[in-house]
Amino acid sequence: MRVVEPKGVTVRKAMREDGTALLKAFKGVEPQSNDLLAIHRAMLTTRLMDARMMKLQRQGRVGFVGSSMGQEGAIHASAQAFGASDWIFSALREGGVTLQRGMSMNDYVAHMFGNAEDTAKGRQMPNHFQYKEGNFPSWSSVLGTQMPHAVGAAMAMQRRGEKNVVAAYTGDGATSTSGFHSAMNFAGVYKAPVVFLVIDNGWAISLPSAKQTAAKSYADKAVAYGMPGFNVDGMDVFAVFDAVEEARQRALAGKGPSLLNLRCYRQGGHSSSDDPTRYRNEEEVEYWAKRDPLARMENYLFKHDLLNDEELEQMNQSLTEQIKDAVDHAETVGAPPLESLVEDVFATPPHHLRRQVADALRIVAEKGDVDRLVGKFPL
Ligand SMILES: Cc1ncc(C[n+]2csc(CCOP(=O)(O)OP(=O)(O)O)c2C)c(N)n1
Ligand SMILES: [Mg+2]
Repeated sequence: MRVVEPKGVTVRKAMREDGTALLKAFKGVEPQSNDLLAIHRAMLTTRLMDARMMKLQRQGRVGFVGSSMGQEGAIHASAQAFGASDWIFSALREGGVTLQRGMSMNDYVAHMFGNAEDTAKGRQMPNHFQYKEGNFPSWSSVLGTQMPHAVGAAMAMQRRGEKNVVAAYTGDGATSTSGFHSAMNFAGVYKAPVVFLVIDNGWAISLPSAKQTAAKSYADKAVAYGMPGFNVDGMDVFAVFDAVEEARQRALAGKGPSLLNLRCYRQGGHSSSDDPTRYRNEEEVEYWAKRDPLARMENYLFKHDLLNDEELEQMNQSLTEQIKDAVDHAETVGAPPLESLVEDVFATPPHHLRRQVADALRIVAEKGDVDRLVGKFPL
């Protein structure tokens, strides 16, 4: 994981490292105080939700979690800079953006449980969110596949004359996929209204991001596709918001896509199935924990009288209670009905699928249903 950037690489920054003030040199667009508070709330919600989900996973009540800890600044400051009618194509760790865009905690937790209230009807792995009302399509674990989808959506908007922008999130590891290349190339050629956001969290499971590419920085990749590319300090919500705002305005003006590389750190393991102590050292984790984006944001808000200890404590408590209520509720819901397996693909499910459902129902009636979460869970 890179701590010092290679020669010639600049990283856009706006805040001092301790979060107390903005850098004098920063001349960009500042989020208004209501945006700052919305970003903070979203960051804290994700932090608390992830912690709770990880505990549930350890208890065997949720199958899989991919935590965003350490990345909340990059994720939520960037998402806040998009408009309500923009579209968000996410990767594994941007799920908290559904809540930021208005999804209920019940729906969020229902998806983590894959229960009958999950809008994906339990057909996805947990942590693969979708929120239709927030223009947030579901993503696929097959890395990079959301990128061409994002560009396709942007090209459709362009042809319809809609004044919206698409956010295409990806991890650093997924920049090595063919989906990334195809998406960047199409977007560059057609000047599609897309903002590509690489969340460079230092790792792709056990591969450090510095070894993922021979390019000096992920932002350099933009050159080959004829678009601007910037490295941004992803712990710095001001720098992130400003960079996205600039890229979004460029897209809206018909000037085409941009690539932003948001530098942050994956404080946890790759997922609930991973043990990062096998491939990275504690000093590195401590180094980045000291630069935690949430602490930095809170320092700024405190210093500028936008938040105080008491309000923060109240927020903590209220969010924790809301999460608890959503979990308590999710546990009463139960699994989606077996019949739902064949819904949503055909207007009328063909006879062979109906027969399979009938067989499954008969087997369950005769032998009982399988226990939840028995056996090994993949990645
Ligand atoms: C096409 C493809 N190749 C490999 C994998 C296995 N895999 C799952 S996550 C992951 C690393 C992803 O790293 P990155 O893109 O940096 O995202 P992060 O997990 O750090 O958020 C890999 C290699 C996969 N899911 N899909
Ligand atoms: Mg990564």
